[in-house]
Amino acid sequence: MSPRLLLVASLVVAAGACTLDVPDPNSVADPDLSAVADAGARELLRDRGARDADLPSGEARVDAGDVGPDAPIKRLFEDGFESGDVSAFKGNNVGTGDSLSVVANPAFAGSYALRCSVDSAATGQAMVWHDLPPANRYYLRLRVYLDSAFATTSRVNILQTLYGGWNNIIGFTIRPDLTFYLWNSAASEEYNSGGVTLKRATWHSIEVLVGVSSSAGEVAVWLDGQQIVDATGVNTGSNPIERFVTGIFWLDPETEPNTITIDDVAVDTAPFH
Ligand SMILES: [Ca+2]
Repeated sequence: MSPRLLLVASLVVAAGACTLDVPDPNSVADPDLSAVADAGARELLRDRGARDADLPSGEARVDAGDVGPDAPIKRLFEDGFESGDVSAFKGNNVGTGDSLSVVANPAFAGSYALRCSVDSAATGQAMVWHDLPPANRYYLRLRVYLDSAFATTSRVNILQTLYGGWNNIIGFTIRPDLTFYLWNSAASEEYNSGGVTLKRATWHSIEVLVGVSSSAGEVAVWLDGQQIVDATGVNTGSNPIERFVTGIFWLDPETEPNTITIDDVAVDTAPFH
């Protein structure tokens, strides 16, 4: 986006006449831009939401290089830890003796990924989190690498969507046999991988769709591009998705040492697969 167009977008928002309606191909509640603290996220929403026809005559909404079939897709949020830190996220939580560290090996893409390790002390967690424009439907994607020694006797959470701070909506949980399930907190039910397992010492792509509705909720998972979970018409509550967490957290028991590495974390209103 050119500096001139940034100015136009800023003036529209400042005037309170929010005509920057985010297009919503999936009937998602439009995000409230005023609630988006991150300036970069606001800009991406404006990029996606405004149409050339909405702008004054002679104004182009995007630079010429940003349009056309070969243009790169701008995601609402994405980070591959190439900054060498976790500054792209709003926050992180690390338990005593646990750690988050940006590492070169393994990395799914680029030079770095985020290693999340928990030790045998209680309160095990090593995770990053970020706030999203409140919306009823998001796709979340991450690359995950379970260490060769990864093991649990009960469960390990690696992804969660939340509202109102730390209230769960849908989370991704790994079982001892490396099958996995999505836990729906509103309905207290799971949607599992049906015997499909993750593999240790292998990069996986995990994409999760969460659609919030008390009667037409959706929960889907694509593992390495193949759809594994497809739940529709379920009750996922009525609270929009406002935050997500990824890493290792909410373990049971909290005293099992484990390490995973994550990379290419992304969230969008459009699918990745
Ligand atoms: Ca990376």
